[in-house]
Amino acid sequence: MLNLVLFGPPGAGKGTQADFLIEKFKLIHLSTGDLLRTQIAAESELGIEAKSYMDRGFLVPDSIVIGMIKSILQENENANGYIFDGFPRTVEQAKALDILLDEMDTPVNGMICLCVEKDELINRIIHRGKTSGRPDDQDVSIIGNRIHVYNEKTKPLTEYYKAQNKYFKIKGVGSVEEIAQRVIDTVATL
Ligand code: B4P
Repeated sequence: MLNLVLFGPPGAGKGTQADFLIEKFKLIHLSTGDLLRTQIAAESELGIEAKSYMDRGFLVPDSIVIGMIKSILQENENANGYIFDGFPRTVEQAKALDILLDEMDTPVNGMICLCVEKDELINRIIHRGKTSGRPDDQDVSIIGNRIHVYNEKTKPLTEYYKAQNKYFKIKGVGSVEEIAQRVIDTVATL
């Protein structure tokens, strides 16, 4: 199994690069953002709760997100591997992921961190907001809060993976294809 954590601030290009990795390595794509938006669209109880956090640019509680990941892993035990996109976002989530994968006798192979400056992140998200319909893409103060929450709660995870020699930093600026090649070259070394 090949298990990759695709990491970076909001707007770094995680979802974009995940598409290339799925194609190349035949992995299952697990985007917690997409999973939560599916629940919101279905107006499920989980979705209604998640929306109250997401629309303001805050993280959804760990218990909700970890529960979602757990059930998908249990449904796909024979996969080639997974791309975790936007998960984990807290140290608590990273510990839970290690436990879940340990039960499947497989580790996280690497964390691929896409590195992009704040101004570029805001420009990308505002641009996407013109068509995405996402409330969290359309207001600069909410986007600012997402970046703040990333720096406070999510960025410390780099230390968690550095301590395990699983941290790989990639320049996330350039054409989508150039960045994809950098990511693929790094993954090939794992
Ligand atoms: P996500 O859906 O993960 O949103 P995101 O961080 O903005 O990443 P996304 O994948 O959408 O953006 P990407 O970088 O691909 O999360 C949304 C919310 O859900 C969170 O704020 C939180 O509330 C909640 N949530 C999700 N997971 C959670 C968890 N684990 N725990 C708690 N809460 C959770 O792309 C951005 C844009 O850049 C795209 O429009 C793309 O076209 C563009 N782009 C990509 N590469 C580019 C390039 N090289 N050049 C120019 N533009 C580029």
